Amino acid sequence: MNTVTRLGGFALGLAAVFGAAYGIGQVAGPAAPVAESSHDGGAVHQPGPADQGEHDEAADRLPGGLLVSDRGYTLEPVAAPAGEFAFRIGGPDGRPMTRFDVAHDKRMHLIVARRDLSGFRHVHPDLAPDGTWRVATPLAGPGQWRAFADFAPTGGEPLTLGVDVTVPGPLAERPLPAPGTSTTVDGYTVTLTGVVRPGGTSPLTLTVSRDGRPVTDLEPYLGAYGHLVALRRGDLAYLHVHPEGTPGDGRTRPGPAVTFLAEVPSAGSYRLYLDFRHGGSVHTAEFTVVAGTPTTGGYPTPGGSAPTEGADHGTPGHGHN
Ligand SMILES: [Cu+2]
Repeated sequence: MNTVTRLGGFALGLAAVFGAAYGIGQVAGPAAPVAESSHDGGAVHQPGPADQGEHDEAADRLPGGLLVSDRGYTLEPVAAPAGEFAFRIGGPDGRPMTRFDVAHDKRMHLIVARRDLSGFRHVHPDLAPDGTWRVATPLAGPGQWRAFADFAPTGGEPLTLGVDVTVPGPLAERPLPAPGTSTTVDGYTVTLTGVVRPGGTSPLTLTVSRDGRPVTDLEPYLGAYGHLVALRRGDLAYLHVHPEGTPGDGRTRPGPAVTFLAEVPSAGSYRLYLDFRHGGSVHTAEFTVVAGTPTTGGYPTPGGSAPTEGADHGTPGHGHN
C-alpha cells in the first residue's frame, strides 16, 4: 500500500476513534470546563454508595490495567491533533483531575503495547491546566493497542487504568517471541535470572553488559536503576513490579545487576519490559517468561502451527510477518 495513503488513513482513524471516545465522555459526565479546581484543601472524597464498595473489593483482586474506570477514576482518551495522543483522568466528581502525586519521578506514566505484546513504549505526557495529558503519540503503527495510565491521584490510591485504542491499517499480528533469559538491545546484552512463580512475589534480577563487560555505571531512571513493566499475555494485565533499592541509599549499586520483585497473579506467559538508562539514553530490553505450567494451547507459536480453537489471537489466516 502506498505510504501516504496509509498514513492518511492512520490519522483519520485516530481522529475517528478519539472522537467517539470523546463523545461518550461528554454524555457520561459533566462536560463543563474546569475553570478552577474544586478542591477545598481538606475534604477527601469518600465513595459512599454500597455498590461502589463492592466494586472496589472486586477491583482489589484484579491486577492493574484491566479496567478503564476504577475507584471513581476514569481514563478518557480525548480528540488530539494527528501525531499526538491525549487523554484525561476523570475524577470521582466527574471532572478531569488536575492534581497528581509524583510516583517514580513522574506524575503520569503512559505505557502502550499492542494486544500482541509488540510495540511497547513508556512515555511521560505533559499536563495542561485543564487536566488534559498530551504526548507525541507512542502508537507506532496499525494495530489493537492497549494504553495504560499509571498514576497516583492526589488524595487517592495509586492505580493503573487501561483503555483500548485501535489504529486502523494493515494488521500483521506478531507472534510472541519464545521464552528466553538473554536478550540484546542497542548493543547491550541483558540476562534474566529468577523464576516467575504464579500467585506470589518473584525476585527477578536483570544483569546488563556491553561488549562482554558488565555495565557498572547505570544511570538513575525514574528513581531507580531500572524500571520493569510486565504484561500478561491474553488480557494484558499490568503487573506491579518494584525495584529493590534506590540510587544513593548506600547499598544499591549502579549495575550490572538490578533486582525487582514481580507479583505474578497466575500461570501463563508474560512479557517483561526493562527500561534502563545508560550513556544518556533509555533502552528497553524485552523478555518472554512463563509462570507455572506453560500455556501454549490456543496460541500460535513462532515458526510453527498451533491449535487456534478458542483463542482470541491466532485467527486462521492471519499472517505472521
Ligand atoms: Cu514512566
